Amino acid sequence: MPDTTITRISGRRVWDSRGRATVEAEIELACGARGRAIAPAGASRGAREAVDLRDADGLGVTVAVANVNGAIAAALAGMDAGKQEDLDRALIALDGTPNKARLGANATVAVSLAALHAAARAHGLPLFRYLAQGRPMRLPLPEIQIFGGGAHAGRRIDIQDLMVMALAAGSFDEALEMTARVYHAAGELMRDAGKLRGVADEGGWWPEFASNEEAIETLTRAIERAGFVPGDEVAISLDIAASEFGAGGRYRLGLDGRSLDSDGMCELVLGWLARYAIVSVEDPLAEDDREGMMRFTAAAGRRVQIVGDDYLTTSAARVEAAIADRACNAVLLKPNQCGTVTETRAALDLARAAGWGCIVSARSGETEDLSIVHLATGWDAGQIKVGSFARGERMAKWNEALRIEEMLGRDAHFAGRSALPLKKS
Ligand code: 2PG
Ligand code: MG
Repeated sequence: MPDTTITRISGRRVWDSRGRATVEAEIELACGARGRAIAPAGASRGAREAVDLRDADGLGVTVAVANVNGAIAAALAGMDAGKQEDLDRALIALDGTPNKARLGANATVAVSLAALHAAARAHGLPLFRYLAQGRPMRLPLPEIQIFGGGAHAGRRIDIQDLMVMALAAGSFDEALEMTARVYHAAGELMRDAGKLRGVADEGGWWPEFASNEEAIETLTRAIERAGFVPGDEVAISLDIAASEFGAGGRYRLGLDGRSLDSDGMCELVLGWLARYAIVSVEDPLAEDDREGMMRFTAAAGRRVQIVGDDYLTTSAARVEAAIADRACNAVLLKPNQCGTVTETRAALDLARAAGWGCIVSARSGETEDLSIVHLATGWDAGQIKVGSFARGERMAKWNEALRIEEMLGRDAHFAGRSALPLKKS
């Protein structure tokens, strides 16, 4: 057995895909193995997420990096990187707050993931294999953004992510090929309409639309133009990110010039579900609208995946409450929303036991870090969300999944549409 005792932990400032500072952690073990990970950063953040610790200027990460080099390094040195739960428990105890406000979730998540990478390296395994521990795993069904929106596109439209899921794909490789066709068809539609304005934060086409519904309608046409049957072959997935424009039971859709109450917002999204080939909807109501989420799930939860992102913030406690409430039927898992690998895994375990969909997700501010691809595959989560089909920080992750699929060879099973928590009709 390799000696996986932690001998050195260091942090440094690096930069993300929006040119903003973020935290990288590096860990070295007694056996000589090293691991490295970088914290991502969200733009549309849930109010109850763990704290992304910033300096007094609101941007810098000097304090978060100092926490890695100081308090965290001192507390974790000598611990065993092979015991992830113990390490994460030590981070939680050292922080001592309910939301990583002291150390910063950007510091803790980088360290937690770096330790995981180092331990896998020590065992000579790619991270996904180390995580699977011999259990069967599937390549995740990807949801891939075609148009950006919301906080990722200067609020040009209200809906944040207009994505596709290649349901007819037989492999991850094929899912990407199908998505590439839709992505380029969408770009051609925008070009032909004289509306091509580049891309939004995650690489999706800039949403130059007159209404939110026009965006969904254009996505449907892009699927058709690429030669696919909407729904059967390539389906639509939306992240409404309603907390960005709704609170206290009021929803203000800037582009449509409408102000709706919770019922009205439910009806609006249910209308879209009736008219378009949508199989998944994330945060259709705001994070403070528990009744709205429950009503929406009662109305649509049998035929559509309903994902809690801001609503659940990768919290096992909130997943548990939402299972009891029937307020969603899927969880978005973002390690930096809770701040450790172990807490992310706890949220996944509860959701999976309830028969929910599980989607491991990137953030809008990303880097070359590939951890989430390994978590999604090694944990057999079933689904992954990375952003669009452009920009290096997104493509690096899609391409890593292709390498994993190749490494698995004959054992490479693709989760496909079975990853959706839908009742068979
Ligand atoms: C989301 C993510 C990714 P952000 O809302 O699901 O699209 O956005 O990282 O800005 O929270
Ligand atoms: Mg979201």
